[in-house]
Amino acid sequence: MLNRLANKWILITGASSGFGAAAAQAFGAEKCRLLLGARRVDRLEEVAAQAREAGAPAAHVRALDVTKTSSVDEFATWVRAHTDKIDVLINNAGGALGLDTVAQGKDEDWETMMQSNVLGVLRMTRAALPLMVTNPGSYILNIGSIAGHVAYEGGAAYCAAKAGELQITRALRLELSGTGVRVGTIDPGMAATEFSVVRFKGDDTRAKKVYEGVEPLTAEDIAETLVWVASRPPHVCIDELLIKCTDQAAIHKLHRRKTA
Ligand code: NDP
Ligand code: 8X3
Repeated sequence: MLNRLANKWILITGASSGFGAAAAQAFGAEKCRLLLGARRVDRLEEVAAQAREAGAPAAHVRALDVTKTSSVDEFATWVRAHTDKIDVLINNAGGALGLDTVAQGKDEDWETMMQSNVLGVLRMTRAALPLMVTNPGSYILNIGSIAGHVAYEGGAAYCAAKAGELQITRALRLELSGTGVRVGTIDPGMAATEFSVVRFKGDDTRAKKVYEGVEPLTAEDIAETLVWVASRPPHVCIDELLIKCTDQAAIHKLHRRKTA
């Protein structure tokens, strides 16, 4: 079968774990060249080595903190030293902090969520666009969430952040009309990654309870979806894709099996 992705340059933010790390493997297996960023460079090095083993002809890593404009701009300068074009930008870095009600919420958690999930997407996209608008058929893929569509208690700031990501995606799609640059959002429901451990600040027991008795999505499910979306021909743009595990009929309607 025709491999439309071979040798394409794929930039993934938040590639040190979860969806980003799995996407690096999946695009590597499609013979893509990878530019990987996150704050934990040791983890990125491991991901890059595995991606090369999977088939990536190149996998470069660099520290990236999407909450800081200087870090994003330095990252973009480093990208330009490797390539003058980006084929796929995956704005994946982000996550939730805490599950507090608004009454109990903490400024630092709210600010971090807005910085990474919202401003991080804006910053990284602004920095990458010069390498994309000259490359019709390139694709900006933002990782949103079911939380951007449906609110839940304790999720006010995270839901607001992902709703923000959805509207950024929609605005960009309009702004880039006519350039040939595609823009889309992949919005997963519950997926077993480090997401809940980060949300609950290292409390593994609480994190595990989120997935108790449920078969959640895996990072590989999302990576496979990203590869499928990115490999559509240039005239096809997957705009918005909501993807949930079968056990999650709705955000509050989870089918949980009894566990021993
Ligand atoms: P993980 O916690 O496993 O991965 C999050 C990734 O984001 C890590 O690589 C982390 O790297 C990176 N990251 C976080 N903050 C920053 C930052 N400031 N700068 C650069 N990188 C950063 O969780 P997921 O893989 O699940 O999360 C990926 C995305 O998917 C997030 O945007 C999340 O909101 C979203 N999502 C997750 C769902 C789930 O249920 N798992 C469902 C729907 C959406 P490092 O710490 O090394 O910087
Ligand atoms: C992560 C999924 O439902 O925990 O975005 O918000 S949820």
